[in-house]
Amino acid sequence: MKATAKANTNIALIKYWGKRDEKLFLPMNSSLSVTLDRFYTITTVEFNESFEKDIFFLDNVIASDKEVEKVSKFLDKVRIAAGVTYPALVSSENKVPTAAGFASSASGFAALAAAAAKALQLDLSGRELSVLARQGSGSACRSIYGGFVEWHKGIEADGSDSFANQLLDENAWDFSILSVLVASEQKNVSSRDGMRQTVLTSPFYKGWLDTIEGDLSALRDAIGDRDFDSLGKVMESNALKMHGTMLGAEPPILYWQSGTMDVIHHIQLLRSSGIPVYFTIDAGPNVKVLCMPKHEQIVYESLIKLPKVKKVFTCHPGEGVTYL
Ligand code: 2P0
Repeated sequence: MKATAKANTNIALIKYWGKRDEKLFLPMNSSLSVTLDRFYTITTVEFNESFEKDIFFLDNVIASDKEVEKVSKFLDKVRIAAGVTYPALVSSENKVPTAAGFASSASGFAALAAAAAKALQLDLSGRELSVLARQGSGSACRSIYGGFVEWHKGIEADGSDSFANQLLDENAWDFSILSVLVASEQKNVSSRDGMRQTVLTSPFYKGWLDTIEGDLSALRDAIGDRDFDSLGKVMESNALKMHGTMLGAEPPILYWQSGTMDVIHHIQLLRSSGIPVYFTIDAGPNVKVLCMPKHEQIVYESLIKLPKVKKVFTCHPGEGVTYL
């Protein structure tokens, strides 16, 4: 009863910000992302009734009690679905460096869900696997698939209709995603706490929810038409709106640093010089920049020269979960 799965991380173009159910990881709004090709987690799960308890190795080192508890809690869902109680040995190799400005929870829980379900021969559909991965970390449900992926928020209380599906595969439309690192320290408000604080206290949160369906529809059209400028405009405005909701929270949440503003201004400058290039920002100070592959080099070279930019990592759309 052993299986190994690999999952890539993803970047949201329409953001997930806020939960309607914290236990089941049910979002307040639907979201849309691109799975990336370069940063991933590979996880092996082995269930065995002779094991005494769950053991979790992260990059060949025994994980902390807190991390083991998170993994065990998640595996309990898989064990219940399979009708077994066997402990597991979990070994994860995480190739999503914090230093690259991406969170590893999406690839981490997508790989764990896939490997655990396969090890127990659950034979889940893509939709069922995404529902399972979602219960480890919301954004993980999108990493099940490659390319462009939409996570439908769903309306059921049990979360059975809150799942992701693929809109377009990773080979259908290539562009470049540059992760621009301006800070590598741990942020002081986790996204989990940040979203809770925003939902509970921000007067702008309702406005955020009111514009999501329009943004999703515009982005789906842009994807269907392979219209990069329309995609960029919706993506950028959606990210700025998300940060706007946080600024209205009590106490306010401001993830940006001065380097964040420098990159934003630089992107605006590049755009005014005729290069189609757009940005998005997650719950942190680093900036993700999208451009067409033919402009990748010039955009990279100009960003890396900015004094507050520490590193720039370039990715492209990537595949969904695979089994090794
Ligand atoms: C996203 N983020 O759509 C948004 C945009 C951050 C900003 O998903 O609490 O690690 O585990 O469900 O998925 C980060 O939050 O949060 C996130 P949990 P998750 O990518």
